[in-house]
Amino acid sequence: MAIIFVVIQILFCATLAMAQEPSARPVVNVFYQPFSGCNCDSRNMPRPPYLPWNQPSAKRDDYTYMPGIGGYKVHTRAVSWNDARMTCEEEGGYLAILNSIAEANAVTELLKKSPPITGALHTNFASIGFHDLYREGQHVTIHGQTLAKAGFTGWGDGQPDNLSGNENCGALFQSGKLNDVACDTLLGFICEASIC
Ligand SMILES: [Ca+2]
Ligand SMILES: [Ca+2]
Repeated sequence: MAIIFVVIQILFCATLAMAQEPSARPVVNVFYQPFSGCNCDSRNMPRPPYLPWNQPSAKRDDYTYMPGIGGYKVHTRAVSWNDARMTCEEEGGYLAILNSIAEANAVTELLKKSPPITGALHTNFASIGFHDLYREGQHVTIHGQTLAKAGFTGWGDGQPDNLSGNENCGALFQSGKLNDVACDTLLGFICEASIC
């Protein structure tokens, strides 16, 4: 009986010790990024504090900034949609989200003026930040809003067509209209940087 009591005590103490280890902290802390300073997106809208969006950063020489609209960079080396998304994140921005007709027009003009896109299967459109990867036909931005809520739903003629049942990522035609494309299609892409 005494042995059983000692074993129970040891197990109890070991459990307490493990609970105090850093590794026992909730995993969710890994994903939480507190914000400081400027806390808005390109339309000065408050951000939910639980989303790991990137902070607005200092202006970059390689981005074009348009007052009241945003800062953008057209990448002319073609990559897949997900590689484009990660590249934008790595440089402190995000794959562009169009929140108005004015923004769509401004980004389209930038796309038209950009140097030729290299290695792209198509050069008349570039990847931007929306998809219907969660549910076919339900297109949302990479920040989770429907296109209607985000503020721009100007699809190209006959789009979205989900061609071959395989077009789940978003792109912008040089005409200023939206297209759905296969996510592994190599395309140029447009990053956006938050400004306040
Ligand atoms: Ca689709
Ligand atoms: Ca399409």
